[in-house]
Amino acid sequence: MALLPIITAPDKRLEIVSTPVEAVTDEVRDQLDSMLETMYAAPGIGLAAIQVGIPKRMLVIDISRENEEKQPLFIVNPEITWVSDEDSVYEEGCLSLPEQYADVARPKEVKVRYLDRDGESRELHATGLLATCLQHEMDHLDGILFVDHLSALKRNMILRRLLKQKRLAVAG
Ligand code: K1U
Ligand code: ZN
Repeated sequence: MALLPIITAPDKRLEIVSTPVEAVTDEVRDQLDSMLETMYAAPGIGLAAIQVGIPKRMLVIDISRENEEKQPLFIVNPEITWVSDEDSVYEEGCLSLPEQYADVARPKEVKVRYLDRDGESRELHATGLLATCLQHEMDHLDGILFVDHLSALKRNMILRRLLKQKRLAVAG
């Protein structure tokens, strides 16, 4: 397993629509394990494959707290099968948009069908932070960032800050 560099915005790779995983092979399991390790090290509560440059429809999540037992989820080829009518608002962050946060409204509950780390089909009814995080990570699979849910004014303000951060980092 290896720690993988996380791509930060602005970067065209974050706009890629990822392709389905054909089979959950040992190579895919290795990639998922490295993604989980990278997510824990960041630290974060979710990570989509494209954030580490792998354009495949897979993601990892663990919303357990520091003092709790780890509860990693390995999610391959997820499909939303149901969303609640009610929305909830959460102040989201993103490892690809460092130090940027904004309120995003999304369906409060979702049901998602996916393949697990063994390639078995599963369905999950997610509520609360898990529902928010799942939708945020699934957006990454379609090249969508949380700022794409904001007004153009707020989105451009955040993207300008990120561009400035990158320019300063390059300048040293
Ligand atoms: O980059 C990502 O997609 C991961 C992102 C997930 C997320 C956070 C909040 C709402 C929706 C989705 C993060 O993990 S940002 C970091 C973060 O939230 C966190 C970090 C340490 C402890 C607790 C949370
Ligand atoms: Zn993100």
